[in-house]
Amino acid sequence: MNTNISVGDIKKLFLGKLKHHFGRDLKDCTRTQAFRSICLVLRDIMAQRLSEKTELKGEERELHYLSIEFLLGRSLSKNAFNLGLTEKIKQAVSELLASRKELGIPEDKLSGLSFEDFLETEPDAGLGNGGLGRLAACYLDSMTTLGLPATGYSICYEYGIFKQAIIDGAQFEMPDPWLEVGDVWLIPRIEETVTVRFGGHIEEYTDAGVTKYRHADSTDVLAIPKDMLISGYRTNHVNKLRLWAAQSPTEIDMTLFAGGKHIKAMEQNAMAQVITKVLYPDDNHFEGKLLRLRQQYFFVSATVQSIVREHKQKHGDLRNFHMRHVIHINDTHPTLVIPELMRILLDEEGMEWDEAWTIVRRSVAYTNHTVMSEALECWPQNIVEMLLPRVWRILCEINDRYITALREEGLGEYTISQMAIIWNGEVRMANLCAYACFAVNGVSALHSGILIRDIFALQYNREKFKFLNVTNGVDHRRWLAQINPELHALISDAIGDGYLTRPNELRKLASHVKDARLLEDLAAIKRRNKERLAHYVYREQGIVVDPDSIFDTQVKRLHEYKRQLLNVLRILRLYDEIRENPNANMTPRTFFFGAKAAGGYYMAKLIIRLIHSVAELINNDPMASRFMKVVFLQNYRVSVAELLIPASEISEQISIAGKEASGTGNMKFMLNGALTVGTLDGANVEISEFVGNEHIFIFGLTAQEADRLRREGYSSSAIYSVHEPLRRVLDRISAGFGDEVDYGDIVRSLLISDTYMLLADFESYCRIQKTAGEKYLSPRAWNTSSLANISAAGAFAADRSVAQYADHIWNLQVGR
Ligand code: 26Q
Repeated sequence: MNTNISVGDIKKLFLGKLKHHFGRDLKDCTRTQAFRSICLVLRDIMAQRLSEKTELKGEERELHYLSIEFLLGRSLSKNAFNLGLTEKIKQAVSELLASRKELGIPEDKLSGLSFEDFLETEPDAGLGNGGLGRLAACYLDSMTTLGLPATGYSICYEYGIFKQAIIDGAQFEMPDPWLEVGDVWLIPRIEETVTVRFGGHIEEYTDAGVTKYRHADSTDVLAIPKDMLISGYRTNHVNKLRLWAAQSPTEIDMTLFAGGKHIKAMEQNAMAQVITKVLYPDDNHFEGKLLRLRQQYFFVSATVQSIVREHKQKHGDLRNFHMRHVIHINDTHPTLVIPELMRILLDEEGMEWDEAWTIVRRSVAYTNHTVMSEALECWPQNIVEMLLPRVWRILCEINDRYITALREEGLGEYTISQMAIIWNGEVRMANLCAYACFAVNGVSALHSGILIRDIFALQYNREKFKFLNVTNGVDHRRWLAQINPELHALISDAIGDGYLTRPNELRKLASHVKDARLLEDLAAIKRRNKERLAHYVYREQGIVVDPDSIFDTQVKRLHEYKRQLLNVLRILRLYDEIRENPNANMTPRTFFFGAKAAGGYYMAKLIIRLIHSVAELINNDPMASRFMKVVFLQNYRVSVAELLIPASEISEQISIAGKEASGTGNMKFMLNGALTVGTLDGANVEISEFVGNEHIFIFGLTAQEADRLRREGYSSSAIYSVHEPLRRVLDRISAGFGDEVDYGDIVRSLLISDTYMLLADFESYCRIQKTAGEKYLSPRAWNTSSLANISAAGAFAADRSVAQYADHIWNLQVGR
């Protein structure tokens, strides 16, 4: 790729951008201007290729991937890597820097303009909370690399996931105005603006004997597409991510004022502004907020309108819609695409119900990402009815026809009540998806099994064929080659770089397990990555960490089911043990935590506070701090993960079995040679099968055992009363840490209900951690397992997942 672009070309293009966009040259540009200019050079290359693609193709089935989150992180290094230009850009930047020196620019003005500085200038595009949003970003990369004709659709949030500040150990949420610099990747397509209608009421009328509907008195919002171009690795194929921004139509539609309707005009203005203002920071938790429903319908309606508009331009009428398009809905958040597409086919295209319904059903596929009941979307019917009057009627009709069909099939009333889409004044999005979509999949083998045995069991009984599993995968080019370049070089030396496009080739590393030299190199690379992280932690938080200690990491959203608290409990037990026996032979450990808590999630915030109290206690205890240190990394995000994961040796994946649908962090750590301490939950099950039991530390109840224990009666307080070390730990938390924070609620929740069964798994967790520590004493054994993990990680590449979606669900040909 791009062999035809030289370092000289890049320099010329760069200087051109600087001049034409900012009226500056090398002498007087700022770092941000220079950063933007490099990005624009790459953007132009991609735009050129996108336009060539449209001219060449146009006859195939297209994929539309709808997700309310895309957690992209940074794009400059990604695009440079994918376009094969990293080295040339580095070279160009360093030559330009040298020529600045020659221009006689003083030293102090020269700083901050290296390639590394540019990379650091870019803010993370934090348009997501965690796993679900990051998965969508990894999949976009793979779809493009595999040459699929795909478009992502989401919301152009003005503010992404909040920035986390920690003050006196407590989390504070600060705004993240990422667009100030991050907008450099966005191309506004004003000419493709569409209108989305809310509220008002529906008027029925007859036209030549046919009943028709008119949406009267609506509040209208303009949806403006901002396209981000998506590059793939070693391919000319380019896709786009379309982010919708809301704008009020009132500034341009003065007729409302003229007609005396200025209050309506004002309302419209206020409502429009707010729709795409901010990402909801809830992860795995549903709250029926009106603004959230507005966001969902806004991006879904705009997306369907834009797909339909383009389809009509290309193909004329909509009867072959399902032949040309697959609409994939990432969890239930874009479910309204189903009634919205119905609305357009019925009301705007004049189709009959049955024909429209057949087209919709053949077009839409759904991935479920959670079995947590509090995350299932059930919208109060009154807010749906008020905000989306026409969509509401269509939902009612879908539900009525569905229930009639279920009765005809002879199902009982109770069963029907469970399967209904609208019930008890609520609209159940997951039931609508399970009924309407032609494919439904879970995200790990365990999770997909739970779906068909549990939450979708009844639907599964009717249409077994449409339930599938596609185990998650991660963009292994980003999460290995880009973030861990030394490891990439080591692997390439051993087995070549074919693994970049054929991730299964990582398996070839297995034949090197006895290569002592390679194992030592592997350890040396880990060591340097640990030093790099240590520098970062010192620079950012003023904390000194010892690169000779074991780096033991738990990073993910803060949620009770993920059990960061279990990690805290074992740390406190270890603290007691060290104080009792200060001469024990153990390798020191550094415990890293990184986690954001949803602003309104009381327990999650209290656990963050507790981690800080425990860190304070341990890090300031002269006896204990020789062996352990607790570090809470502030504002954990994609770019921090990129530093932390290559430096970690132990990956904590300790959710209560049956609750983590898959996990994807587990895969990223494994790719970088960390050993997993984990439960048999989500994809950990498959990871342990692939890597082999001797290379992973599995502990705790299985999903089945946890279910049975819950059914038969689980008593955490019984464990508390017989387990002396555990009792000491919990009593210490109850007593507090002398910092005036009361952790009574945490201990009470553990003793009264312990919903996520921390106490049940505590002993087994402590024991496996001991085993892990002992293994670390033998570098040879540890490094062998580390290599075994990297070698098995190819199975968890997003390329594999996306190829399975293409084959089994989307019916698209992979183009490479
Ligand atoms: C819903 C309604 C209102 C507001 C917010 C939400 C909401 C937002 C985000 C609900 C759920 C999410 C995110 C869920 C999520 O990240 N799930 C994770 O998906 C990963 C990718 O499949 C899995 O690996 C994780 O196991 C799963 O927890």
